[in-house]
Amino acid sequence: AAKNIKDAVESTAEKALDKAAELATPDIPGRPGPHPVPFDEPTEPREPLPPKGDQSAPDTRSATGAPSGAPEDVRTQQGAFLTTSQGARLRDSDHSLKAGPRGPILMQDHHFREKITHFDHERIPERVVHARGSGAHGIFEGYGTAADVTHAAFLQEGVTTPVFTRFSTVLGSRGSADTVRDTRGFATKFYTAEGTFDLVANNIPVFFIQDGIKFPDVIHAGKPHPDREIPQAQSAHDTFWDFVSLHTEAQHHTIWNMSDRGIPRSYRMMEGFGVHTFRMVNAEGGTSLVKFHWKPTLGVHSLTWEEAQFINGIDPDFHRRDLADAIEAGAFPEWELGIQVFEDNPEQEFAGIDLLDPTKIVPEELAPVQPIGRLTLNANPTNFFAETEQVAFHPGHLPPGIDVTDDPLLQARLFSYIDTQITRLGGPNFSQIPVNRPHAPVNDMFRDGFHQHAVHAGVAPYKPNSLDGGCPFFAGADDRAFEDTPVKVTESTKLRANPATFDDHFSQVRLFWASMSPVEKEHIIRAYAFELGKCYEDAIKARQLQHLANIDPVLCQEVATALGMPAPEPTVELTPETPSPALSQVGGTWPADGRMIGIVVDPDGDLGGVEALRAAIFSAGAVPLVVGPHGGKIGPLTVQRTFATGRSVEFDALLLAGHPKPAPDAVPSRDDKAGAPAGLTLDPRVQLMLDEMWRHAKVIGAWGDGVAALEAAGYGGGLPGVVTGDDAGPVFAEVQDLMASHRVWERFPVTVA
Ligand code: HDE
Repeated sequence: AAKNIKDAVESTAEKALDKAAELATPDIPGRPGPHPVPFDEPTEPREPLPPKGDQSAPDTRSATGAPSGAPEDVRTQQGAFLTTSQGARLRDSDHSLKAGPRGPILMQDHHFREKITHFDHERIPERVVHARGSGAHGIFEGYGTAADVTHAAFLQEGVTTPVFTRFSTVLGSRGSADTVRDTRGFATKFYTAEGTFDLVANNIPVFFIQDGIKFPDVIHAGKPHPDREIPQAQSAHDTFWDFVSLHTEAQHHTIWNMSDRGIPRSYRMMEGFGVHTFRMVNAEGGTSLVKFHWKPTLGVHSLTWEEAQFINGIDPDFHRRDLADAIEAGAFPEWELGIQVFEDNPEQEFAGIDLLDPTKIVPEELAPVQPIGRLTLNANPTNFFAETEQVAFHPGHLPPGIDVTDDPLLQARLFSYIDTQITRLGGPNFSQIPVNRPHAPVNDMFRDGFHQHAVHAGVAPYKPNSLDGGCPFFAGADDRAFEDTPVKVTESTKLRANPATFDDHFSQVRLFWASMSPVEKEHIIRAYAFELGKCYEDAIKARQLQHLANIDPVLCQEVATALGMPAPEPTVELTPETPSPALSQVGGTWPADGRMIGIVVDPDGDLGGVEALRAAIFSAGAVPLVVGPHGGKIGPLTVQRTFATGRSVEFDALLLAGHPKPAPDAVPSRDDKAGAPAGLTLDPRVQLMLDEMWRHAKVIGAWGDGVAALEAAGYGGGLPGVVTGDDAGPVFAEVQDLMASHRVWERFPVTVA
């Protein structure tokens, strides 16, 4: 038997060599040609597929100002021949060099070693926080309305600045799911003509801690347990609640996380907040204190907790996909940048609120947000790793006209970002990575180091020098230099302590609770009940219940009941707080563009009506998705989701198509239809979609005889958010109106007032 195998192997090898010799290219005589390829791969080099429309990223420039090359140039699949990293053309990259067909791999196989070595080092450390993210390029246009408070050039009227924005979750690893309950990062790099400005913001306006020295504590508590490394990307576990219940300044951020703000519907529908108070300086040198706000054009919307949990399994890339798809479809996400402006008084205080305390907001009703510019994200990254993964933000990247304050959290951040990036990006030269390159000319005297790409000319990288003609010079007062604002530092004693004004940890938690609508309060109760219900230690739950008692007795009682524990009495006086209506997501209306509308169709459905409906949905800026019993085509329609691949959580509204009106003498159709005629049952998966849409308070509807099918499913016209009619057109018009309020709020069960 062994001999037979040996013969077979030898004869196969011989055949392969014969074949290789037969294919040998005439220009290099005697060398074997490529192995015959059994698959249908192109045999002649040809141009790769062109990039998708509107996907080119804005050009970035090197530190020396030279163009880094358009994205085409960096697409290595561009050229005809595969090469080594040194540019030698390769004949084979599928077989290692061996001592005979069954022999060991030879040490001399340089290409094998370079290929595997490079692969072995493809991963870099993920961000210690905000590891899971997704980004886009865009443009920012200043309105000029901030001219009185800042001389920053990019905020002047009509000035446009290229930007890169990265959204993220905080706790999860790079591969974790998008729709977890967590704070979201919202970091924007403005490549201004006066140097890069990074607005490294979150979607929650307050933070867990008042002093950055505690950042490792709160993050260690929120990350998975160190022994078993579970749970991933969750705050619903003992260590998180242990920390926040022992650390009352975290209660304000925590209630935001437990509210619907912790589970955004889309990155496109999130507010952003600079959290800290910054300082702005105008042309006369006058200073103001400001807080930054991003306001999304599409409004602030959230998922329901059940939707979020389903999506984590069904489409863990939900937010990433949503952002990229919207941009590719031309539904460019937009935000207005706004500022709240405060007098720069010695106390750094406004209406009794300490502006240096990052656990406090200033209600918009007291200090309106003034719009100062518009952000439009209009291009997806060309390469995720190169751009989204390698982008490095820093709250200290500031242009002239914007400065920091002494907020102790901000001060700590000023140290942390560059420090972590030196490890993550492998050395101090990461500002030369294309996505991080400033668009303003760079002329620093930083030299050498890992991954140095610049070839610096000159002999005198020091100041003062005469050998390089004294260059570069310092910018004078008229040369738009960045100047640190000469703020008076309080005369005080060195100590490890907070100001007494930082001691109030509850009044704004009560303010937030008081600002919520009954539905939102209900969601908050359920979120606490879920999260604390996942904790094992009764002592932790009891401690957190005591804090809830100090926020609101109903909140405390409801959560205590859900936990099966006694509700404690408050230990402080519950002073009533004035609500801030701006904090609630319920009650307004917003454009419905970019929303997803599922249309359930079966093979003999009203295809003409569906086509007209699709056109109407597109022209409203929304996205129709045809849902059918099988893939492929239904008549002229391409099925985008089947009953097996589609799930309700993808849709903001779901419509059942009717059937063409039957001829008077027509025989009844079969009973396995999706939008089945009167009296016939729906496919159970369509029934499930409808039930979920109902539970999640989203619009459902039908036209023609689809109405009877909808009624048979339990959803007759007349119920809130159920739209029915004879024809698709009027049904859609009503659906559009309802979607403007985001959800059919009255469908949610509410037990609290
Ligand atoms: Fe961050 N934060 N942070 N943070 N942060 C990082 O920097 C840190 C804080 C925020 O998409 C890290 O490059 C400290 C507040 C965003 O690349 C790190 C403290 C706010 C991102 C870091 C805070 C943020 C980060 C990890 C307490 C909202 C993602 C990777 C003093 C205003 C940026 C990195 C991106 C990332 C430190 C608190 C926003 C470790 C020490 C408050 C959006 O340097």
